[in-house]
Amino acid sequence: MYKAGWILGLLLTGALVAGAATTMNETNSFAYSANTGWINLQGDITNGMIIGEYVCSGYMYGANIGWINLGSGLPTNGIQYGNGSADDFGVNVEGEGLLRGYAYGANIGWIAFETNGDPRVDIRTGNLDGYAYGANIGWINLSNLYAYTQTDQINPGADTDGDGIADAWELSRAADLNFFTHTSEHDGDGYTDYDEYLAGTEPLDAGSYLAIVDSSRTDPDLDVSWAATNTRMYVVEQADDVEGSGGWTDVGGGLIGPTTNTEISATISDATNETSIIRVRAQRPLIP
Ligand SMILES: [Ca+2]
Ligand SMILES: [Ca+2]
Ligand SMILES: [Ca+2]
Repeated sequence: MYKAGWILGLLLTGALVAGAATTMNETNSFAYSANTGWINLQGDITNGMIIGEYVCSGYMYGANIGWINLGSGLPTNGIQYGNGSADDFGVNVEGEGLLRGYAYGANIGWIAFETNGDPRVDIRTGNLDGYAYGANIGWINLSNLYAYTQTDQINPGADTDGDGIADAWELSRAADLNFFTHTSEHDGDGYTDYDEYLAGTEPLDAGSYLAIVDSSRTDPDLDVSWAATNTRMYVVEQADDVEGSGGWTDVGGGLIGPTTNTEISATISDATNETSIIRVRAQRPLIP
């Protein structure tokens, strides 16, 4: 059983990005299935699970069930797996870290990542939670009383045209990779497409951009509100001038979010910098 799984693993791994190692944490990498025992999400490290911003890839491994393929990392449309055919399957990463789609083990068949089990990754901590389900093996628990699984990084995905923007993000909003560039600005809201990519806002919607919508100070508190998205965290930063020539520093609120609300209102204790310039910076989740 082990051998058959391993051969499949080697064959399919040939389609993966060469040398892509698992993103999973060395210690917190064991899921549990009551029927088949522990399942190692790190695999053998070289072929272990990779969690990306759009898709998962790599393999999970169970001593009793062999390798479980999470997808090639190369979805047919360049964005996410269609899961409508055997050559375009895998587990997608959606919204605030929902894991949805199908994995496959040669010895155990399809494993569903769907809404009932609600498997997901917390994009702030990297911790996985929820369940995947296989008709032949039952539930796979991604965290339990004794162990949990965690990713150290979230892989931004391929950038084949080298413009600093992940191809999946480009192709989900344009017909090809030429439309967006590192300096282009399509919707005229004053933020380049690259900046909107980093901020998690929409580059073809002039009403979507990262901006402070309200702020006030009642010493020692600073109240700040800004437009938010569920795929980003935020840091409220201060500087002595608008160019930030002396550098930007955290006002003191730390990492804020993510939230499913469209706006964040934060109250930050700040007694010392009454004349400083304030900005909100978007932080992408666990990007290496
Ligand atoms: Ca690109
Ligand atoms: Ca723009
Ligand atoms: Ca925009």
